[in-house]
Amino acid sequence: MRTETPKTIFLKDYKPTPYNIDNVRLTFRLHDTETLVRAEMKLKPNKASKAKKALLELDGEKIKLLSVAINGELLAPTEYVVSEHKLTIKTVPQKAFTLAIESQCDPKANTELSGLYMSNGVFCTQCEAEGFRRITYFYDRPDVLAKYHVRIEAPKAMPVLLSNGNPAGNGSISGTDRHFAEWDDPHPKPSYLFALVAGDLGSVHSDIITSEGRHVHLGIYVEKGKDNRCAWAMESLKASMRWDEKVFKRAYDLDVFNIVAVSDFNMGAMENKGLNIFNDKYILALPQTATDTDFELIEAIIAHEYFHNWTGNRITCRDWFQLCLKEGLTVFRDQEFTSDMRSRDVKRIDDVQDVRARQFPEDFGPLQHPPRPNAYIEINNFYTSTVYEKGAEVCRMIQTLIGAAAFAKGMQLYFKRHDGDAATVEDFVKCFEDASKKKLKQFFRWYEQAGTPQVAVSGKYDAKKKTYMLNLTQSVKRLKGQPAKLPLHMPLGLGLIGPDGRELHSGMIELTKAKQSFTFKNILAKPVLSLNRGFSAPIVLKHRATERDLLLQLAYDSDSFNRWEAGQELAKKLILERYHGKHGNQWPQKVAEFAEALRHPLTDTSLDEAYRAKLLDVPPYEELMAAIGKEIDPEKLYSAHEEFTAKLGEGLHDTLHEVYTSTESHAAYKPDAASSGKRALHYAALSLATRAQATWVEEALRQESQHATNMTAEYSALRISTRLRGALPEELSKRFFDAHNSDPLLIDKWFAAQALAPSESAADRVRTLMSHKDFTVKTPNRVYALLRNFIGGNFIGFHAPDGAGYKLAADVIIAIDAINPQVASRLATGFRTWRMFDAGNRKKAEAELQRILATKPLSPDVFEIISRTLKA
Ligand code: 0A1
Ligand code: ZN
Repeated sequence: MRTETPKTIFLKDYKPTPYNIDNVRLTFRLHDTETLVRAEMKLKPNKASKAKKALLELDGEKIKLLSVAINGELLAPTEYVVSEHKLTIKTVPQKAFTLAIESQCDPKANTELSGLYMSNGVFCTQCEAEGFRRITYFYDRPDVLAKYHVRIEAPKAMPVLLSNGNPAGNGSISGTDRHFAEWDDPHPKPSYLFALVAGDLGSVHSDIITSEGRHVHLGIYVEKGKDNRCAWAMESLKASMRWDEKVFKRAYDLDVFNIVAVSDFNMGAMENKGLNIFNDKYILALPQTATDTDFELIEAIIAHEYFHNWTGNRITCRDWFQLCLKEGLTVFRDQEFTSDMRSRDVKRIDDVQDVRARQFPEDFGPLQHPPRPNAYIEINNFYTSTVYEKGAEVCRMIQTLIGAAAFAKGMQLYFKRHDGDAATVEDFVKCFEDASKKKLKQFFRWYEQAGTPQVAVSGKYDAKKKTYMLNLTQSVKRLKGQPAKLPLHMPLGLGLIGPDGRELHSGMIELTKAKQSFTFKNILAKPVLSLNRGFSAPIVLKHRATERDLLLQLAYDSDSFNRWEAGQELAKKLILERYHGKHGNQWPQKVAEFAEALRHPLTDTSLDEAYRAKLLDVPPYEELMAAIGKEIDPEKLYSAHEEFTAKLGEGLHDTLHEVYTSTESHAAYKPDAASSGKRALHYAALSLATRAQATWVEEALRQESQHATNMTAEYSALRISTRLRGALPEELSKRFFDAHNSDPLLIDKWFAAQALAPSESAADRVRTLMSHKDFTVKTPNRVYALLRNFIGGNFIGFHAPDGAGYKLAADVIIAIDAINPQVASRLATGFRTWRMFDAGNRKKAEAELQRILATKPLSPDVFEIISRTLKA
């Protein structure tokens, strides 16, 4: 907790450690409140370090030091200093030596869920980024790679004892009711990848033989009684292993691969070597308990963690500034996996929607940072959408610029050159320069420069010369005090569409200058421009396309992304006209025309159903806010959005009913792309018809809820019903709770549905729900279900002009900060757009932000987020 202003760490200050730790033997005597840890380490002076006869300074936090010995000799207390965050040993041998440290920690009191903690009676660990220092004194940083041997001693009532690597023996401890297990990991790794689990867990097992002929035992461990919910996770794991062998030529490298699911976890999951630990919501799934979205997320997150085995574990990061080296690349890899397993077109739209909803607001506002930041206070605050998703977009742009073949070659070079290294982003990009012989110097700015580029577009057709000239101007908005931004190198997919819908030209251009023109010859008719196809660069296009042009694209664009995008652009235009009061009498007619234009693709059975469902998406608030920019009136924006959606639903009414009934299915539930796509369309139609208050929806929702045979149906009915007036929402909510109140993941869904139901008085409802007997601030999933959904997903509730949403958020952030700063800090990012609102809202938000900042003590996590949010 903060006693003074927290320290900032800078990339430019990177220095190797004066000593290396090559080998570690860890012994754990597990006890709820007093766990003993013995660490025996082999150290030697680090040749890469310039420091001579340096002190040995190890990280350590919230642990009690019991003893220190060098080469078997106990040190006297005068020979070392223990402070809140460090153990300093004044003199150590200047050649290889052993260091043995005994310490004690209290897993039961660990509410931050970092280090060794207990979740539902199970001992588990979370060491990324800096949790290992809460287990023992160590160089807790990613560039110190050691081989680990682990011995776990625990009561026999905890039969499952797991750690990284391969099993290396087990047995009883004579004369006690305790037993032990040993694990040996042959691959050197940084401390953040260490993991341990001990408990009484259920499990499922399987095997796989890798492409290199290794026989691997696969295990998934879950809370007892939940082992019947692991089949999908196991199937997804095997699919991931096969895919990585086929696409990236990467095979698994240990004899066992274990996954453990726990119910208390700050994030989604963690890629510890050979022992992935998951938030159980991303493992457990049965058709009756998990939605289609859950199934898809489970598949993707299992893949993501598994893919880290090469991108993150075998090749790790030199320091935490390089986080996007493993995260951006691994997200890119999991996106490719999902694209191959499901629909590539739909996955691209999903990913772009995610970038726009989460990354763009980060990049436009006070929490802006480049994918590779150059300073931080608390590294846990940098597991952001910029590092992950923009990091992945940057990898994708490299692939687009140098081509798929050179990209594949560059990846193989990266694996070959850097296996076993703690690498940098420079190392990574160099592999693609070498593989493609293309300079990526200017391109590298994407890693170092924050902000979303805007590209202004104008085009001119010369009917005589049959040429089309495209003029582009790129710029990045500067925040207060920032130096001028430099032009970026970006690939832009491009098409020119003729008036009859036929393609006159297609290809890719590379924009490198601040202002640049491109001329296309032999263009036989005045074209409609389709630019940034496939969202080839993560930018905002400023292009005044006419409604007619957008309608033509919606009907004919051969790029599925831009076809969908044209619909979104039109919808955005119409909502903004309404918001700005520029709609005039023609507005209902214009929405009706838009609905008419959607009717054709919506019923075109040659398009896949998941894609057709996407066409019904109404642009989210984040995008509308970005387009408005400042002085946003939340009530006006909310009603413009509502009115547009209702009108669109009215315009499409018959089609929605037809689509809804034609996508009904009585077949047994399957989670595959085609079946879930059909359900996506089914519920998208029902949802839009509900927004238009169609007469048939009430009965349809009741039937869906009463006769549901899967969670997708049940949860969709619950969520959609919150848009109706009358008694139905309450009826469905009660039915859902009564049916599922013994299942924590489904109680989360029940809280989420209420947190997301839009209303100006939603803050009151959420506050009342915080006193519900099933609400607890100790379980991150429960907090996220109720509060992150409210803050990030209930626009009018959170931004209610009376300030009740802001006050509730601040109260909760302050209360949770004392228990779990990472969770509090994640909630605090919800304020990042506060300056975009009108004076009334701004004043209320600022007062709450000041109140948080004045709280003592305050964690560095929340301090960093709130102080940055107030500053820019
Ligand atoms: N590396 C994990 C995410 C992760 C990060 C931090 C954590 O605790 C602070 C936990 C997990 C991933 O990318 O999946
Ligand atoms: Zn990751």
